[in-house]
Amino acid sequence: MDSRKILCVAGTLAAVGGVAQAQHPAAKAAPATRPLNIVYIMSDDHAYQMISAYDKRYISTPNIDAIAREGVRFTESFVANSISGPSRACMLTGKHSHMNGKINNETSHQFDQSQQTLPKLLRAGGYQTAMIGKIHLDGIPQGFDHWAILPGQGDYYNPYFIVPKGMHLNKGYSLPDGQDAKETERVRYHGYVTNIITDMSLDWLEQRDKTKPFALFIHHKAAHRCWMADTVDLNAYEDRTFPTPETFDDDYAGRPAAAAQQMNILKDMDITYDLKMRTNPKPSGLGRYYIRDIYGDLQSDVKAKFDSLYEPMSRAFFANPPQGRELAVWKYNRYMRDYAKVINSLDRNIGRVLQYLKEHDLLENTLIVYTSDQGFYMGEHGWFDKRFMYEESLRTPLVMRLPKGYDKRGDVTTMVQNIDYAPTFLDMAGLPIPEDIQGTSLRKLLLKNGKEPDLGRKALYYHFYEYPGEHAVRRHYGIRNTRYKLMHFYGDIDKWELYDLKKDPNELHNVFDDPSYAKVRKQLERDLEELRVYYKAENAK
Ligand code: SGN
Ligand code: CA
Repeated sequence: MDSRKILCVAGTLAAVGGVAQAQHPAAKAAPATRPLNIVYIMSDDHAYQMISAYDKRYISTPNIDAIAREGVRFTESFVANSISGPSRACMLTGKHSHMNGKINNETSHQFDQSQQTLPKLLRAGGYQTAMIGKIHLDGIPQGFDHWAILPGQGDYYNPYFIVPKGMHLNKGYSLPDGQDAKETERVRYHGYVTNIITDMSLDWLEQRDKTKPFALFIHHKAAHRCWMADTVDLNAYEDRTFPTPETFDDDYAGRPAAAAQQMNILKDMDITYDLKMRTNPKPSGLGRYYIRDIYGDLQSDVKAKFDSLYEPMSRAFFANPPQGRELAVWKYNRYMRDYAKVINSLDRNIGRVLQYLKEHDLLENTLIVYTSDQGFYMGEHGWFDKRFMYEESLRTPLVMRLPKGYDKRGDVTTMVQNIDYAPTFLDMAGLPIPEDIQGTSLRKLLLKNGKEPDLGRKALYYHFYEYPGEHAVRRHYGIRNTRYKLMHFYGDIDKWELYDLKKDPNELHNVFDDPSYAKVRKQLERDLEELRVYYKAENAK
């Protein structure tokens, strides 16, 4: 064990406060590019494994890759709480869940829309702001000149949007400065959700007040469960067999919380709802929901296309259903194919936004960000879904195309977290960063190539709260530094886990009780407590 590394962690943890506070609120003026526009594109559940800029094993995502190639790719990008509403709240506030109040997706923990948020700060700083798509927070969005949001998860086909009353379809609409909508209405759009969100976003860009800088938040529903492809992508990947990941057959030894989850592809992925096998003689509740409300609600031409692909497959499946591991691998491949199709559409639509910005000479003074609300399991540990502090769901993709004046290219390898986005955007916009924001501005990482400046933060804090809940992932919190991860599952399972990420990147060997890690463990326990004090999370549970 490397005790110097650990000492170094403790030292820098203490320094976190100083550095972060020194940055607030005296943000230095942005180096160039004023006014700066921001296009923030966030998808849902998009695993970095399914972006070719991060992982070439599975699919190709040329447009997301172009953002990374022409700009930067964050290789160590993490979330603070790996689930939708909370993750979005972290992004909007720059604060951990216990501070912004949105600790889980349940409406019993409402997001207080009246609190300080990034769009409000940008708007007060002279920005025009818009939000289109999935926000997954309770109440009416505040701080946006224009918004159109999906109710809850939204639908893939012919989705409803909640809009300020009187907004005209795809016509663009702006509320008077400083006012938020009092009344809303639900409007149904015709078509496929990723295309519609992009159409609405481009329409807004067209009609915006071109005398002001803008911040546009494009929030896709894709690639959330149950992975319904656009009809043009329906037959893609059908001839592909995807290799199962190394940990596909994990037995969860030494990890009772991992063993207790309900997000296993073999056991928990629904053959009809998730995988669209509709001729099921005994559909589950979810399966019946798919048949009646999702498939059942498709237009006849879309239905016909779905039928031509899935119907013969479904009949063959139920005529001779595979069993055991064969079934797991079959389900995994269906899952991978449908998920990959949804990403095709997502990447293509990101290309449309890039093209628009290029054609309108906006690339030079626009920061373009692509990320997801969290990572996702593509069969690792046998799973789908997220929630855990294990790597695949703690990480989230993050690539940025930088405006003029920011010369960094290639990989940024400093650990960053989604609470850093708000201070980064404010800093780059030349606006002050309020004292109470907990994230750190990443601006100085983006200025030039060469050694990355030290952000003064050597470890990240994580906390997941949604239990009891779907997929049965227990509540847990923890700390991750560049080498180790310590986490504590609590509630009906009370278990500590410690991983040496260098020796065990797949997190299969919990070394919490291994005497050779006693010193590491002690130090991490201390660091975690310090971090919880620093983030005012001592009582968070
Ligand atoms: C839905 C999904 C879950 C998923 C949550 C949260 N079930 O409830 O599988 O974990 O959303 O996802 S479903 O039967 O409705 O598809 S999140 O990304 O919004 O946090
Ligand atoms: Ca999500």
